[in-house]
Amino acid sequence: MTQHLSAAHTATPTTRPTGTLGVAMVGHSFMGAAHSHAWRSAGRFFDLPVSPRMVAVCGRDPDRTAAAAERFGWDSAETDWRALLRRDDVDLVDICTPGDTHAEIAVAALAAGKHVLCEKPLANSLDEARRMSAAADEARARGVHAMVGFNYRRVPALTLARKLVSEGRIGELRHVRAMYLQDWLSDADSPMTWRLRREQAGSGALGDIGAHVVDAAQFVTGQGIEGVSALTETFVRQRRSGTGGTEPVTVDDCAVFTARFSGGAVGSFEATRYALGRKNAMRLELNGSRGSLSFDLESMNELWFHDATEDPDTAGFRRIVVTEPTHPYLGAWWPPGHLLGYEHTFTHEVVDLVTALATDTPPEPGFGDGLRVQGVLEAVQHSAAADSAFVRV
Ligand code: SOE
Repeated sequence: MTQHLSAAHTATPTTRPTGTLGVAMVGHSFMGAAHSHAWRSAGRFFDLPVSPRMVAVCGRDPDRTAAAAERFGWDSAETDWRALLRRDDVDLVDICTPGDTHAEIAVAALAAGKHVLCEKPLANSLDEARRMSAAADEARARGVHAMVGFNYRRVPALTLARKLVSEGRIGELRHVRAMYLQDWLSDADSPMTWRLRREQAGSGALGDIGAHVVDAAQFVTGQGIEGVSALTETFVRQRRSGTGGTEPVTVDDCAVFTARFSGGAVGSFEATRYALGRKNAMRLELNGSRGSLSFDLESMNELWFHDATEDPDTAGFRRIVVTEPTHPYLGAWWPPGHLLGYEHTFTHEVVDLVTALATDTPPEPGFGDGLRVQGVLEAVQHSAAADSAFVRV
């Protein structure tokens, strides 16, 4: 079988990198592994204007951080993130730590003239997000830029959905139905984790996975969320701690909220880690006046599109396998139909970041986008705390 490889696999690189970008990463757990893969692979599959160099990884434990440097391909290991800011070979700090350290590291890095990539959610509070966004605005004038890691913006099926909405293919948007369903905490015997402590995580499912659907919904629709009405719940209030005792869970286990969008659409949102059987189901369905779109991260290469203007005899949701080289990013990977995975979204994020930095262009999503998401998270928490819209039957 003749495989029609994309141009990226046949032609020599059209542009050679001019110079390097020294990258240092803080944190080396799950997100650290995903970001390391992205920094390692970006220049091997995409023609980048500058070549990322993985100069240092930083973590608290010297032995584990040295092992992470070896395993993930970083040139050196540090145990104090402040040391990264003093290094001339570091141009960008990639923050892959729990949310309670995002603000301190990002603000200091920007002040030191280092670009920043910060994992989501931007911060643990609206105040922190405001400080980070202000620091990014000030740094931009010095040619120093910041991006927040809403990686699902780089799923080709979601960039196609955004394109179809912007072209009016589903008409006037009426419904946004967004949910992020996981089940890894549904077992009450699962031990305590930093994600369940407010002082470290800021919130629970709301900030961790709810942030993703808030950003994705705003990104795909091109509309902002103007107001919400919310419920949150913590199903398991005590969990086993490492010391043999138990510890209180101080964040939400789930958040459910309705929303109004700036263009008049109404939305329903859900974020939970108790949807038994759902492993990583970030789902988005849009209903407009001319059609609908539907996406599920567990089938991330597919977008379902219903064009209501078609002949009713044959109209219906059709499955688009979004792997053609005409879509963003795909020309650099495999022939059509050979599918992308979760890790590719981080590589796309790094490619867009490096490309933006090379032309002194503010990367997207910036800290201002992160701040807007944080505003929605804060409103959800206020609404849930007030029980304002909850009318007893
Ligand atoms: C939570 O389980 C989590 O790891 C999030 O923190 C990530 O942002 C998401 O991409 C996958 O799920």
